[in-house]
Amino acid sequence: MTMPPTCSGLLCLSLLLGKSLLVSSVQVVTSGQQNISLNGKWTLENSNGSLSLPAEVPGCVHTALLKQGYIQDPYYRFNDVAYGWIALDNWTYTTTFTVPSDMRAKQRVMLVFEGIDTISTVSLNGAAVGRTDNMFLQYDFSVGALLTEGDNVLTVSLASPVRYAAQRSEAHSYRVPPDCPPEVQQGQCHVNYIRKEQSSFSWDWGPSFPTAGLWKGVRLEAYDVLRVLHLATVPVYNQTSSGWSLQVELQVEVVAEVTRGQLTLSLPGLDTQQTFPVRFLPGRTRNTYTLHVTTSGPVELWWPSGHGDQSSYPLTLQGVLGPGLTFTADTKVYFRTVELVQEPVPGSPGLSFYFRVNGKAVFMKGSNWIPTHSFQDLVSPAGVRSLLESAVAANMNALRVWGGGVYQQDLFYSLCDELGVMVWQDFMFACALYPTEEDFMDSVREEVRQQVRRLKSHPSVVLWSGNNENEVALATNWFGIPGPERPLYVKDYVKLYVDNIRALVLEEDQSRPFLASSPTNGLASERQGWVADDPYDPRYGDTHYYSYSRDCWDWSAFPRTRFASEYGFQSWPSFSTLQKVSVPEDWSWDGPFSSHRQHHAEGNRQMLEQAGLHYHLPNATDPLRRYKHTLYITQVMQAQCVKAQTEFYRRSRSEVVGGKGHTMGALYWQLNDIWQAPSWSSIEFGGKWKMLHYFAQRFFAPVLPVGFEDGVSMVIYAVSDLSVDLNLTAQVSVLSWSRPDPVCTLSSPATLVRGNSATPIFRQPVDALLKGCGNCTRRSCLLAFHLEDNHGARWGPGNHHFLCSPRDAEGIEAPHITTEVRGDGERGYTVTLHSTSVAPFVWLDAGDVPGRFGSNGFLMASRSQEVGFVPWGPTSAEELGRALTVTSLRDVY
Ligand code: BMA
Repeated sequence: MTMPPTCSGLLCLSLLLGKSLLVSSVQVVTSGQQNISLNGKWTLENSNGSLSLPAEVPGCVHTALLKQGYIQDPYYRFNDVAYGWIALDNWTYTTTFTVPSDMRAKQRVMLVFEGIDTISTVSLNGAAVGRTDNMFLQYDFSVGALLTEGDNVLTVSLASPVRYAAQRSEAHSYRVPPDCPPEVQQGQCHVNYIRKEQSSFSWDWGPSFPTAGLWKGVRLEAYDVLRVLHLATVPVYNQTSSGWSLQVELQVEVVAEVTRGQLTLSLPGLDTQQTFPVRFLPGRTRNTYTLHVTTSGPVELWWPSGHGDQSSYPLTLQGVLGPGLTFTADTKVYFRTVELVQEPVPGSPGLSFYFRVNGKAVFMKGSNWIPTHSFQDLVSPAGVRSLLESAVAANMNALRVWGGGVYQQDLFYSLCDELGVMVWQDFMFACALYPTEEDFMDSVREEVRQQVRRLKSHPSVVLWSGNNENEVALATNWFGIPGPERPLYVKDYVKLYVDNIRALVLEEDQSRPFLASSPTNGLASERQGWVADDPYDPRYGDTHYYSYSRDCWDWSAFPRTRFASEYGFQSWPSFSTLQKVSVPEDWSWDGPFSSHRQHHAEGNRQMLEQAGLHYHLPNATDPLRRYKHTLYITQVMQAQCVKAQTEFYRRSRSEVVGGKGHTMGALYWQLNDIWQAPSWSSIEFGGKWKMLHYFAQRFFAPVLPVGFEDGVSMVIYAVSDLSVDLNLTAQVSVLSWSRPDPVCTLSSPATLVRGNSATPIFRQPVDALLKGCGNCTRRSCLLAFHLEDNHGARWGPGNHHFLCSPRDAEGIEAPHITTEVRGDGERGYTVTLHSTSVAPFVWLDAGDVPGRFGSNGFLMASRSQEVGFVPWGPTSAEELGRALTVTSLRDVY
């Protein structure tokens, strides 16, 4: 059976032309090269042949079984456990194809797998071609000699990843912990022995779906002389000459003898062009050319979102080699510098930890990115775009691609380039110790080389980081390693992350910083042999901080860190999201479904305990109403907790208190979800924003008033990420819970708020403030405030401060809130809310209508308010109106 090549979009065009290829998101055309896509329908069989089915490539066994109706939605109810057998079996993918004779006649025919998940043996026409053991690698096999005139049969036999990991662990001469995930995760063991998405064996926010498959494209590439493997461009700024140059790196594979010719690089937008003589040696070589930018005009730079544009320049590359062989490539080049600054901080022991982009200190605002689906072949470009746009819409300028997932697809980084999102890129090692035997290390080394080469042209990538939490796992002995054995594990740690990963990164890319771990003390960890006594030390490096039982409103509990790269609280997703994978009997807080989806031990209890510190817990007699209200209250708790913590970090950027401070980053845990379950995310699986994401839009605003109590005083800071200085006053209104108009208002004197600073702008004893304002008490009133310049123009969003827990507030009436929807799809919709009384945490839910509100989870202190709704798909005012539900805090008790 001959399968027609299938393809899509840009790639499709190039493959059908037979000579052009996307090489790490760069379009490369090489004359005389012919390519055939082997994507499309293959067949798939399990080990005893009882299952045989068509399977799409790229794809995986689970999605093939799903598409052919052998299994239901794996995310439905308890199916993750029910389908555990899939990962215990071995599976074979087979395809049959023909190759035209002119293609077979080429000097070399390469079989290219962009990604195999994970342990496999590849055979062509019955002959072994090679083995694979790392899902993060591209594999190329030379197969010319094996191709026949007629049908060619290609098989990829995949071993069970779970059994493989167990065998590797068994064969290892000493234990490399953790053996298994906590029971509550219902996951598989020994994932650290296999170079595959670490969270695919389960995580504290995700199911266990140890996938197997051909998760990326497969093709044949045939050529006579040369094939381009890789093209990277890295801009370099020369301080002395104040000029830019571009390092252009071309990796080629040459079959013939030494090949000579010339290469022309041009940056037309910068009046720069240069021709280089080239001489390629046989085999695989890396060739670097330095293009000096010669423009007399300015070079427009790439800036993180909120700090400037994301300017780029087209670069063309034209190679001519001997008679008739040419290759061309077109790409985009961005210019920026990045440094990780670790230097003494006046008045504070320790070292700073912040990113300087184009010479400017930038406060990193954002979150952590986890895999967006258990089945990578189901990750859609639209879904990735929607998440990244949602991040930027919430005023984020950075995301950390966390080390327990996958290196993201090219599109992710190209979008981050375009959107101005800085990427903290972990290598894929998380929450574990790792083996370091030779074959494992060889595979890791190749992984590092390939990934760094693939990603280093992206200005968005601002940091390489060795692993997630493995330094701290050793330092604080997560796995109970007996003292005498510790040196062995420290030696393995240094071997993997320092002697190998770091050394390779330095060899491949010195244009951005490298950290061995997160959290880490950075340079101070280095001085302690790469494993610090306390990697959580707030005076050095970055920190991760979680505390679920402490009152999250008490800012004094948070570490005054240099950089908060993880912190967060769980919440449940919305009812409409859960409904898709559950049935009515699942809709109770205490039922088996709720505990099944909760992979963090005691998570459900912790959420309600934290919520109970400040809010009444839902007590409706109708069970469904109570369930929905419980989902809501977890989101209120999460949003308010992460707000409190983030605002603390943002206001700590300019000061040192008790020797600590100068916080320059706040990346909460976590942006997105992998399935419909409780987690730390601010965006649900499917893209719907939780209350936290609406809060993030405000607490990450470029200019923000932050209010808090310091001893007896109410204090307001003006936080600004702008470059300009502003003259601002804080306008404070004292509101009563029981009536919509302010009881009284007051304003601070005008204060100079420097660009990129947090400046105290208002301070008054709470008692005095209340005394001067009618009959206000802590329980009957709250504060609302915003920033204004001397022309009365508002800067940044408004904010508020509760003087008691809403649970203890006096006078919150049960509001009657009605909604009215107007508008057409073109310009979005307007929802007008009318309320009979003051309402906190007003939550609009559009059910299954995809889109987002302009604002949500807000305090409604006036009788009416307008909120926009941006639909993400076709809908109508009527449909939105029908779907819309409103909840506010008083509704839940
Ligand atoms: C940190 C992360 C993840 C985890 C999260 C929540 O440890 O690095 O491993 O999901 O906390 O527990």
